[in-house]
Amino acid sequence: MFSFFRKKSPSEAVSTAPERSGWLSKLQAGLRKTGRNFTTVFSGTRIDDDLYEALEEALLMADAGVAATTHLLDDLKQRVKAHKTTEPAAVKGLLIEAMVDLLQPLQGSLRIGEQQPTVIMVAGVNGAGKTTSIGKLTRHLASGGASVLLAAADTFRAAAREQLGVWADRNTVDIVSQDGGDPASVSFDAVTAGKARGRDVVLIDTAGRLPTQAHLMEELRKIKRVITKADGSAPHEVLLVIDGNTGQNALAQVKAFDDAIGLTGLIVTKLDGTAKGGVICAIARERPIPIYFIGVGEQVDDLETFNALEFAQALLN
Ligand SMILES: Nc1nc2c(ncn2[C@@H]2O[C@H](COP(=O)(O)OP(=O)(O)OP(=O)(O)O)[C@@H](O)[C@H]2O)c(=O)[nH]1
Ligand SMILES: [Mg+2]
Repeated sequence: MFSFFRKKSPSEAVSTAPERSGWLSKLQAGLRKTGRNFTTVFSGTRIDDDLYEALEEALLMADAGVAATTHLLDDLKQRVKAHKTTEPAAVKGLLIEAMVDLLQPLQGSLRIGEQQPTVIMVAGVNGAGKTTSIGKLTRHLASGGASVLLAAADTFRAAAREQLGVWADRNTVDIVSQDGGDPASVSFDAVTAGKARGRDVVLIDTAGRLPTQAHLMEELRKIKRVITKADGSAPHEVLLVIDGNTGQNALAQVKAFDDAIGLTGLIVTKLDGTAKGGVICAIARERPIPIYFIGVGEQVDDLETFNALEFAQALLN
């Protein structure tokens, strides 16, 4: 079975360490504003109602939502009691622990290699970062030794096909597209071609759409059905790409797309920007679908696996 870094030798794995810290610093820079709010909360001298109120406000401001905020506060109070903590600064460490426990179930990884091809369908609202994430993912998969075929099932705009084509060239992989074709038939062709050519992975890019656009959500369901016609076990992964900047709306997107097409994983993009980050806690509490990757930039290497501890530290420090 392929995993992300399967073909790397131990020495190569060591050499990726600086890359990983580079990625963390981008994540930290993106989440810095949120981190400053938390630093203020813990700068007082006493653990009292004021501290918990300020913390509640900071969590809500960070887009954690009411359910996750309530959960984290309750959990934190128990930890403070159990540890007999009296220093506000130490409470922060306990909050990190509580957040890690909340986020841990979201750590999951894409499973490649159990089926050939592994068919991955990618959906999301307009501009969330689907095509860019597919480009980055192609690079990661290819560098792990997997052969990839791309499907340009965003037939809505000619430019979308070209954009995916640029990523295909950059990664020297094949792309299946049609002039003015319909997205379901492009997907069918791509899965069929992936089988015939013995590819490890078929990645299907779809057009952006809002969950409120009923006909477009129906189109997405149709794409999924037609993929299953081409391969009875496919799609093996149904990914939603969400823009980390969209705050609480990201949770609404997760729920709506999951209800429509049954998601297996998430990619959260643009965490290098002005994202507040807390919505990931809301997702963990209200619709815990694993986050396979996070995007921290526009370059091909700006995609990383999600780690609960790293994320909680980046958010709160
Ligand atoms: N800073 C930053 N920008 C990103 C990231 N991911 C994507 N982008 C940018 O976001 C913009 C939209 O990305 P696309 O990949 O075209 O988004 P899409 O979801 O395919 O868009 P549509 O197909 O039009 O719905 C582009 O300018 C990307 O470079 C990220 O992780 N960080
Ligand atoms: Mg796109």
